Amino acid sequence: MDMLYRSSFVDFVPSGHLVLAGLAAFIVVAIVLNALSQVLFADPNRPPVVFHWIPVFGSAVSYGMDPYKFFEDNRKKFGDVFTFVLLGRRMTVALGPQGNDFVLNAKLSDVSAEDAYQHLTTPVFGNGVIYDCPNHRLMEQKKFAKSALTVQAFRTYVPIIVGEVRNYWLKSPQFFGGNPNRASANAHLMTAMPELTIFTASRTLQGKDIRAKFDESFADLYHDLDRGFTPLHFVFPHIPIPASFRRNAAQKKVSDTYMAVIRDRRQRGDFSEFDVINTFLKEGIYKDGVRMTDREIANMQIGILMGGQHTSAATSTWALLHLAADPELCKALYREQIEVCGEDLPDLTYENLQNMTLLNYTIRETLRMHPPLHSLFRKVRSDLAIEGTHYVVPKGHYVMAAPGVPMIDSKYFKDPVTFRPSRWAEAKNEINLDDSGEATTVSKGAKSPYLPFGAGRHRCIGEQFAYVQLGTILAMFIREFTWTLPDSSGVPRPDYSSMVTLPSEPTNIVWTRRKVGEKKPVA
Ligand code: X2N
Ligand code: HEM
Repeated sequence: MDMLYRSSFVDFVPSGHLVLAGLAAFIVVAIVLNALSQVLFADPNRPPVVFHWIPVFGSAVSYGMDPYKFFEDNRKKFGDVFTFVLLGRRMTVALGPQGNDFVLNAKLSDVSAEDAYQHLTTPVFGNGVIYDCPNHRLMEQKKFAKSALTVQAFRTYVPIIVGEVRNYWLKSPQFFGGNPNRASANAHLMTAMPELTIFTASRTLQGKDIRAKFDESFADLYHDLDRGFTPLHFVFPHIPIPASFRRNAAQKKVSDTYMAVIRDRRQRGDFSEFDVINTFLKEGIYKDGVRMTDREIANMQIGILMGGQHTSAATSTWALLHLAADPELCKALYREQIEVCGEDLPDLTYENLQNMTLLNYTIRETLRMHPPLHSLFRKVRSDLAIEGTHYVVPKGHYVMAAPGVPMIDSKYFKDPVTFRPSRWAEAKNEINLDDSGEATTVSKGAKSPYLPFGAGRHRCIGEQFAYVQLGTILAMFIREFTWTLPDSSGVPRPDYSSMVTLPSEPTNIVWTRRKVGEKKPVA
């Protein structure tokens, strides 16, 4: 007895640490049971589960470090459909065009985007909109927003963006820093492009009055919102850290500011600008007669600006980095500017942009290699059978699409890791865009290998605006500068640790003005 007792596990631990020892034993048992259950009790009616040692935590590290490697490794083991554990959630990935279709075109009664995103987005955007309302409300909110984003509006946006870019170059220390004769400098893109994006987006989508606030306190408040819009907050929405408290305070202040602007416009009876706020004020009445409140219109503005901000800033940064590594492409883009606009390069128009085929291919190619959103989620509402398999994804699990996977698959894109915008000019049979074979950026079917803007009922409404904004900004850079990567470093690797796929640091370029002195004054 004595011997047996002495040799027991507990006896090796100093007496005060029994609780810790108990905990350690519990964790060891949990790990062992978790591992055994995965190996021994694989349910044939469930998709295969990616093996993980730590219960709950699951595959967070390998997914979070490099989701594309994670998808590829597991696709080799399991095929297009498998489940992994991500910090307590069970995620079933469905890869390939079929998988995109399965997730993005799933029935509303089967899956829900709001159940997947709400806990992340609602504290940032506020109540009553986007994922904090029933899906039929979101559908109408998107329709209201979309009705602002017309060709007529875009015609007014292009010169506004041109003006904002010039003004930004002149003032920003990344560019002329107040000295319009500066000929060359090193610019940090992950500083400059988010700034340029928020100034141009707020000015066009939300009007002069909102834009003016970004020269003051608004930028800091949006910064606080950004720091509450992270994968950490996706996993732990209310994690009690300063970033969460600041996010909550900023949401209220930003929302109140939009409400004040709305009241002011009403008082002045001034709805003249083609912006999204005015469209909501004019059209924000749901089919059932319910009118959107000022608070909801305000919160909608936060959602739209936040969404457009991260995606677009990441895309322009990636595009400029790829251009820095490809002087031949830059030359061709400069020639295109002259061909489309004329030798003296008058200010850009929306019509000009539509004729810049290579520029638009460059954006399309950037989004192929660097779609900002690598994972799209839905929560399963009722048991979901996966066609062509015996798998059922049960209610409470998540399904996940990774539209970026086919975009870098050699099955669909020849030499997929090479940045080559001209590929888009080539035969359609090489790039199977969608079921109809349409070579359009607006592909409706989800069975397409190219879906940077998603598909189905949750598809992006911002695509055309993004092309106008990105096209104008990139064309301005091409006209004004040539640029390279510093020290002939390569294009940076992706960093997957924030909400959108960003380039890892350094994200600098060294720019040189074209024909210094011959240019018209920038201001
Ligand atoms: C701890 C690495 O980093 O091991 F914004 F009006 C506004 C998209 C939600 C993506 C969530 C998880 C990453 C864990 C890494 C609007 C324009 C939208 C559309 C694990 C160790 C919002 C969450 C990203 C999980 C990746 C999409 C956006 N157009 N914007 N371990 O929402 O559209 C909007 C729509 C989401 C995610 C993740 C980890 C309308 C680690 C290390 C660490 N993800 N992520 N938008 N991970 N690690 C948007 C739809 C909606
Ligand atoms: C939805 C990508 C810019 C507003 C989406 C989705 C994707 C996407 C993949 C689908 C999300 C899902 O299915 O879960 C992009 C990319 C952009 C971009 C790559 C830029 C390069 C914008 C801009 C706006 C915007 C500029 C606003 C003007 C929205 C909205 C939705 C959406 C409102 C609908 C969300 C839903 O219905 O659930 N976007 N987006 N996006 N995006 Fe974008």
